[in-house]
Amino acid sequence: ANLMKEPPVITTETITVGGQTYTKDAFSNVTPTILEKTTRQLHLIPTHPVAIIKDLIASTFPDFKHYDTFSPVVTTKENFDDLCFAADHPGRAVTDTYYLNEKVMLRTHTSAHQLKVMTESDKILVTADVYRRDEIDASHYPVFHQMEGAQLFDAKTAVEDIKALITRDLAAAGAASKAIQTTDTTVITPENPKQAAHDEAAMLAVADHLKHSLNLMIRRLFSHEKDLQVRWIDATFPFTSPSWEMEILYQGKWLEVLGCGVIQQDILKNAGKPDKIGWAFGLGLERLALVLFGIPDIRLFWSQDERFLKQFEPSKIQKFKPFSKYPACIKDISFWTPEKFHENNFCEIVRDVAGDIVEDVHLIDEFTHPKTKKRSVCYRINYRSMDRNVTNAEINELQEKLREEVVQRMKVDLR
Ligand code: FA5
Ligand code: MG
Repeated sequence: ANLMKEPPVITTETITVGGQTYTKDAFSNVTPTILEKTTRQLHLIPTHPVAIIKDLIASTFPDFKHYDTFSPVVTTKENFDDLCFAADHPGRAVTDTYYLNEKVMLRTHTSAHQLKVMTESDKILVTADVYRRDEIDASHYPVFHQMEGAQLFDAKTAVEDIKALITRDLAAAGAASKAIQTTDTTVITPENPKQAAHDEAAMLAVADHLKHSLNLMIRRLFSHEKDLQVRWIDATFPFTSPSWEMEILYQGKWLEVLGCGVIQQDILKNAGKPDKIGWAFGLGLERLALVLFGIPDIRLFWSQDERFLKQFEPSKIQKFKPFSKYPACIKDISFWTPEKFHENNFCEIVRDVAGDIVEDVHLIDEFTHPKTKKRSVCYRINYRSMDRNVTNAEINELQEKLREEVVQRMKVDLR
């Protein structure tokens, strides 16, 4: 039985999700709208673009063990501590993460399962839904899907082993190995350093194999696109060093599609594999699907509209045929911010009140009063439904509700 299919229940004292009940405390900030998403499991619906991408990518890592049914409820130890996050890392904040209580949360990334699966295998993939309190726009959504990949090598023979693997791959890939240009101008520096525990040649070989594997994956996935532009940039993660991100030029902007790096040796020690060295990556499945299927807005993945769902077939890439865009309705809201104002808290309230009818939220104006030093902000909310016309009366009602909730929940003064 798939326990994630059970409807979640929130009472004043407890939260029940996936057949388990958790006691609430001062950290609890998951909302019913978010918890409902845990039942959707888009990556397990074979005709859904998220699952199609998942299968296509997995097929480029054929002998990797693939886990895709882990519960989204994890401990803070799994999501943060095991991955070397500092005690005061901003990702732990209640403004960024959905907590069931102080110790239990919705995973913010598939890396939460790294340690566990690396004890079981040297070549792993993990696909799952992940949850973040984030901004709202066409490429950000509070629930999305990631695929984690990791490969471990014997530290002593990594250099020769990897050389043989890359030679074999390039021969097998043939023309696919050259179709798309990938630009990499990154260099190892003290800002993005080699770990003290690592032999330099072994680390460089692992880094080479990592980028080679991901470049090849992208070339296979986009084999039909000649003009795709891909680049590597430096990045920072607590659980890898050195670290990088891959970006794809999409609609004139660089879109970040994945983060990766050489795994912190302490994690391999904790996984009982101190003599290995390895790489890991985490990629956003919706981000790749936006580019691959030409899906214009990340909210569409959650659409229950047949005009969306009926367009796709398992293991097939086909361009999304947009159905007519319904008109937008724009509303502004201005208020004096309280001392501890955080934009994500505001976005959360917007989402709670309006759900998927909100397309984006932008700060359009702010100023600080010269005498009182109070800060005033003005947010513009773009309301638009994916599958129907919204009426002005309906949006006015939502906006009124939003104004009330903002006052009540953030204790702000509206202007
Ligand atoms: C991570 O989550 C790391 N765990 C990735 C990683 C794994 C690094 C293993 C090193 C080793 P990041 O927060 O950058 O990194 O997210 C990874 C990807 O998820 C992004 O590149 C992007 O493609 C996608 N993503 C991030 N936030 C959102 C969002 N709000 N909506 C949709 N996709 C998102
Ligand atoms: Mg990132």
